Amino acid sequence: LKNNWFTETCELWPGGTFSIEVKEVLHSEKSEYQDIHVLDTTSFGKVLVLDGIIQCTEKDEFSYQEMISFLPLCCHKNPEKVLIVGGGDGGVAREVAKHPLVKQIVQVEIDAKVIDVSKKYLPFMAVGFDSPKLTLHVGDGFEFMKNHSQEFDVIITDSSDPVGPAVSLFQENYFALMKSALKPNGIVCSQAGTVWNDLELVSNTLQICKNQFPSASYAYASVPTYPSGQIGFVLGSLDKDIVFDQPQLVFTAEDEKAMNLRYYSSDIHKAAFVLPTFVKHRLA
Ligand code: AAT
Repeated sequence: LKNNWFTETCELWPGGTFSIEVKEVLHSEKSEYQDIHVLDTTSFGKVLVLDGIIQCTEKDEFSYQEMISFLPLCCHKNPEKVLIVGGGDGGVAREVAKHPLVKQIVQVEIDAKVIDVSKKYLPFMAVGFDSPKLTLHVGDGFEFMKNHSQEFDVIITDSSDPVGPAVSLFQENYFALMKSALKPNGIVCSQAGTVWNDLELVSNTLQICKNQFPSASYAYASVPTYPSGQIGFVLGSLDKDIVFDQPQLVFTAEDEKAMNLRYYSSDIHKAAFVLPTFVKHRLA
């Protein structure tokens, strides 16, 4: 923190970065897995920072949480049982619980301290933990996956970037484990970096997903407080005939309002898979 400005520097995005003006540092601790900070900021509300990397801000978290949840859920005909890996702030659980066909949510987050801190300072996201559909486990998503087979319709990996405890969640053996944890026609969706900073990572993660799943695709969303203002998702499906950009469940304007959707819509779903030319060529 320099003169009340927090700057997010990381080897993953060398040479340029984002800064945010801080009113107050609300919380600061070192957990078993990472440094945890909660900031109150002048323009982005409350902000969760792990190992110096912004995980979400009050102002724009809905974009990421809605997209990583509703893209895979709405690609699936009947997403009754959903697994969330990571997501310690509760925001993804909040979104998944809104889907009318979801009956059961299981979540595995590695760091109990992230959950505690979110409940205390970030109740607008941690409200997701109150869902009666949710069973929450504290543990490593990779290890958890080894002990589950043919159990889930959708697996959402809301993980931190591939430095620190989330490295294993970007590897091919993790995608193989997810594949065996899915029911027939199951779908996975993983946080997979940005096209501006990490096209190599996006390309590698998509390739890994393609190696394991008969169908795979990349979609992206605008999130101003993530590096380069954008973030993407790799989706994989066991259904070889899936058309990712055609939602199975289409929401009306009334549905969007009733579900308090602020970014995701059925039109945004279709548009999210339309990639800029340089990305389309790189991922071809
Ligand atoms: N909801 C948006 C914020 C995140 S949270 C990422 C979460 O993944 C963190 O709570 C972290 O503790 C958890 N995590 C990391 N590794 C593991 C693991 N191996 N098993 C289970 N949970 C894990 C994502 C922000 C993306 C940032 C983009 N720059």
